Amino acid sequence: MDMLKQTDPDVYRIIQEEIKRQQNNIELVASENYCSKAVLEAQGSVMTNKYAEGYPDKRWYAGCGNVDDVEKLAIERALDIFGAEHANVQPHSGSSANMAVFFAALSPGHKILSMDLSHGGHLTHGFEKNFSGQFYQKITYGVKQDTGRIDYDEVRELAKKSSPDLIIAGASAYPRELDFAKFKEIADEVGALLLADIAHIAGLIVAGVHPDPVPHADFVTTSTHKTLRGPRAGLILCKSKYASKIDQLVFPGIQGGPLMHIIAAKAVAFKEAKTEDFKDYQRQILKNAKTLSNALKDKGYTLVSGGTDNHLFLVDLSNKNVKGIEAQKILEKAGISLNRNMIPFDGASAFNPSGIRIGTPSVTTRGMKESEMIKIADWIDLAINTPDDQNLALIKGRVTELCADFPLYKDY
Ligand code: DSN
Repeated sequence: MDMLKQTDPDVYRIIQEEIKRQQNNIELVASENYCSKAVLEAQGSVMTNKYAEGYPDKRWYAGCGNVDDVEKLAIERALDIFGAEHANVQPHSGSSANMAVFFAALSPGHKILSMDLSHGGHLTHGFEKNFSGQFYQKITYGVKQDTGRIDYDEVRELAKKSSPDLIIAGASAYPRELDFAKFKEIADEVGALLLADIAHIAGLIVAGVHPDPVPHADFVTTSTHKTLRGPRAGLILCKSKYASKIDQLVFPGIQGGPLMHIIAAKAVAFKEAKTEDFKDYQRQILKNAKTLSNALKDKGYTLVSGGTDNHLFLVDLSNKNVKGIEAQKILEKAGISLNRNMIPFDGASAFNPSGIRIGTPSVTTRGMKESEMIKIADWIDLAINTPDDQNLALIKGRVTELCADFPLYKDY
């Protein structure tokens, strides 16, 4: 970054600080990850300079031969790793991907049946302040209070009662497997379309360690930077019969020129996702999530649904005399980043909920394994039980030492 250092020392300094933060902190935000240097290089490439409205071989501007090649590669690789019939690699984000699907599948006023936000759903699945809640009627399903798991009988009942046009199977804070085949069965029974939003679990699905929605769902959307470990962006997969509708809705429907540097980086990430290393990585994410969650459980922490099948889990702090936001702040001081989170049937507000969400994709990318998870559980517990500055500084020191053994982006 020599040029940046010379031209804009302010931005250079802030980026250096962020590299340090990422290096010296334990990252447990479940939706974050560290992409490879190859992905970073593609993102930072001259592909950013090119306007390419349209699709490969059907662009509006001249000079699109190279960007055509890279977009074709990204599509080909996306189809290969997911086994899908059609892929659109242009969505700028998971939200844009969902917007394109809604606009392709629904008309304003149509009904969506999706997971309640406070039970683990997502803003773009019908939250009233999001476009999805303003254009469409939302009916929500949740988890059962005693099991913390989705009750598919309840989903079926709600679907029969409300006749939704679209059912969404997907979550951002659900620690258990999603039964996409069951969702499809219910959608078929009531004549609804099925969207699987796999933003959190896309990497697990590619590696075959989570049930696959692609054979079942009409549409599959995902962001590409979570367990999939690519650039910050989105992706849509769908059955061929929806291909041209989806493509038209992405461009010119909701987006203009595609981000060709990001599409190049998606192509790189999809190639990485094809490797055996990537599969091992996803398996280790699960082992780490199990080890960390069990270690906290052994220390008296309450886990929503009692544990996890995937890359994340939710801790209900109600019995620990601390709320989510306070726990988040305490742990940040100790060098551990995660986010406050509502837990199902939370009596507290979304701003200061009763829980925290913990995920293992980032620490697993660094190479941390079960023994490190045990240490992290000890430090979380120590920090929450004794949150004075001296203790938090002591933990932060240990965190920094551990992180030094798992370096990130060495040459930066
Ligand atoms: N912000 C993401 C998450 O943390 O789950 C969802 O979009």
